[in-house]
Amino acid sequence: SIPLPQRETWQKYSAQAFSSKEEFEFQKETVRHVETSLARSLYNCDELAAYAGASLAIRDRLVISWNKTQQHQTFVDQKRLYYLSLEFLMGRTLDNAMLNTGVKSIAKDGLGELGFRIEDVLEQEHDAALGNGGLGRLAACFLDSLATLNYPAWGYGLRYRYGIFKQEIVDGYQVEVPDYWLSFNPWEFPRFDITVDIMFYGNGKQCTSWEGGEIVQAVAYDVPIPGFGTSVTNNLRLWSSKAASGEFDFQKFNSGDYESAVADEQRAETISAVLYPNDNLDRGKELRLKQQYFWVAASLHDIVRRFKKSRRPWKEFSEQVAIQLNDTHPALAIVELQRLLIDTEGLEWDEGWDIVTQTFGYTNHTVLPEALEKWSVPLFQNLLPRHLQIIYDINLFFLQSVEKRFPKAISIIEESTPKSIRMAFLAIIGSHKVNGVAELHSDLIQTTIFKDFVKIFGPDKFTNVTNGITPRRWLHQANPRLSELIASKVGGLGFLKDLTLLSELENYVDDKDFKREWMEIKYANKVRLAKHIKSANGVTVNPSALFDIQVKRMHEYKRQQLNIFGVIHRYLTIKAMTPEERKKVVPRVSIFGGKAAPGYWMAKTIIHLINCVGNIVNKDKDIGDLLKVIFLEDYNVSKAEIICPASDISEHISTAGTEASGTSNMKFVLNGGLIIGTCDGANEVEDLRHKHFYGKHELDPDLRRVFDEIEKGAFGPPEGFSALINSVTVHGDYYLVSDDFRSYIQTHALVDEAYKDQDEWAAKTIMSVARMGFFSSDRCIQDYAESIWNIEPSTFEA
Ligand code: OX2
Repeated sequence: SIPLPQRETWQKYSAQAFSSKEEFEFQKETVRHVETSLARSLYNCDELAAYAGASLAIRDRLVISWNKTQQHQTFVDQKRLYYLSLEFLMGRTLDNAMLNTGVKSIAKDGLGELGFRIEDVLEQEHDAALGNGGLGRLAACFLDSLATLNYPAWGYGLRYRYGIFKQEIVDGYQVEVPDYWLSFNPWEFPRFDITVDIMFYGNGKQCTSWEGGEIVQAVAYDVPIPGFGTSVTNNLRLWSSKAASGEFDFQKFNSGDYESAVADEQRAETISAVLYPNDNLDRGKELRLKQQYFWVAASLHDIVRRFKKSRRPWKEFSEQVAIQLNDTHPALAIVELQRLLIDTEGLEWDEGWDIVTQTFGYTNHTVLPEALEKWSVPLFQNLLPRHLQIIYDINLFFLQSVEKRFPKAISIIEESTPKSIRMAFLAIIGSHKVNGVAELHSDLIQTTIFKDFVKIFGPDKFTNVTNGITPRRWLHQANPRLSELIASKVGGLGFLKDLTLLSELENYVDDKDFKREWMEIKYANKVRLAKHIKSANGVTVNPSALFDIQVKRMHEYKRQQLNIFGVIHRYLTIKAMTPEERKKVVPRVSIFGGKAAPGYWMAKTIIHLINCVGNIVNKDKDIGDLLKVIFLEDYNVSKAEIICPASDISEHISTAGTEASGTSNMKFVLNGGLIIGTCDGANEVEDLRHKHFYGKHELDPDLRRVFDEIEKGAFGPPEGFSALINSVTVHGDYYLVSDDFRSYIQTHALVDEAYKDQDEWAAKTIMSVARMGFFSSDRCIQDYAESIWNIEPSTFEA
């Protein structure tokens, strides 16, 4: 830091906290950045340069509050939350940054006068897509709420060079294209001075030591996270891997061994190179374990270093630090902290373990067996020998403490060949609280996969924190007109910070003018999506038709196949109608979107079927506007911001008991859409599967007709779809598509009927929005803060 005598000079020139919004010279700053930071001029400033200039202008303001927030938090030294997530699905930043700092209208007018439409400028930004789906987007919503509620909190993640792949549809098939998103990213700050050396492999045979491994360097990149209507700006720290400094390149270069010098460097950089594109699926790959340890070790080193600066005794660690594990991906943090405490800091095992268990909380996001992480013991032994010893000790002490009451079923080590480490069990044993993400899901984990642990630790260790979404991005930013209309009735924009104020809308369900405006806005949002569909798919859709949307990762358990089978049924039904009967049909646009994991063959088959059906239906003159089938390419956060405001209904039809929570359901309802959802009764599922197994299930005749059409080749060569049909008819219908088909069709018939009464429909959607208050991620974060983290809001003010 600057020596005391010079500080006065320094402070004289130090950037002031936010000049008021009105004084923000947006245009001057933008033009200055275009000319000096980008070395462009008014003769060659295109939309991308305007985006860059505007971003840098806004960023300057953000950075000042960010620095001050961090200085304040260091000075006050209150308890902080650290949110460890391998995924942060942030989407775009500029629009959000302008809204959160309250300068959007200044920027809009300013850009207009400079010759740009703000919408076109915002379109230039590449999504930060460091996540797969709901789990990663939840982490992003949490960061927004943590900052908005002034909580002192940091996110820790990996700075993937490639985010989730871009999806292209070629001849109806998904093709993956790498997502290199870092060519211009004004929102990250490399901290080349903040590095941590991370060790792998080596020798951990002697107890209490670990030596002689391979070292990779972690470099910090920081991203400012502004809160809405507050000057608190938190930090998201992402780690990037690089070859450890020094010796290697010189020695190898000097001896002429260029290739292996470069190979070492590349091996190191590979660790943070790419996000694993699997949603709800664990593949147990060594590189993934390397990513996990690399990120967890760097983050813990950072957290411990910050704690040690305060010179407090170790027993105060968990009074200063709360760490939340976003699923089991960071569960190694439990082992790493214990290792640091006993091997490096010299604490006794029990002393260390108390600190560890008081520090961590674990959130479970799934009960799907294929998603529960396990690591092969031999693989783990090789990569992290000392950590394996510690896991064995944790397990031993745990099993001893429960006195043989629960044999093998609760051991962290599964007696498979080879043996494997159950990360969820490690996470439970090493945390003081375990939570599920919705009421039903939390009950389910306590009565099924974790029931023995509830008996051992007692029910208080297990709790529910229902997921939520940030109304800033998912209403105010995505649907500004609806946000303004709501504001006009509920006393201003305050509802964006207290979503329960939406309940005031219940008073307007019979208000004619309000309803008209409400429906007009929905229509305008459908027009916007129709335009996108026209330009992306080349298909004209009628914005007055009922928009039926299912967008989410492609997965058999999410049952996009049930949806497309239903669409085919609808198509066949319309085809069989007389012209008179067709006049009564409610026109519909069935919209799908979502990525399939590159290795998930069945999910890719479903995408192909949807596109093939669209090809036939959309060209069929008999059908016209009565049915259109659209697959939207490359579903991501910025597309969701256009899609969610445009639904009449959206589909959330996973097999009962499989979807932990879902969060897009909340986005659709908050934007005035109704939803079709599975009535969750996880108990019946096993009975139904049993019936399939013993051939006691008869296929619904309408579903049979759908399969017959596919098998006749009505949508293209049928061989391509036989596995999909066989999964239902031959292989036991694990996802119960045939069981739910009838009631699914009936529900859609109810939807059609309901849609005919537009006045009633408007009332239903208004009532639904009015009751969405609970589903704000602010409520969710407050729950975590009070019941798990025990943290208080910061007192920082600019
Ligand atoms: C998802 C769950 O599938 C989804 O139901 C939930 O809403 C979301 O997490 C946020 O809690 N990977 N993704 C999820 O779980 C896992 C594992």
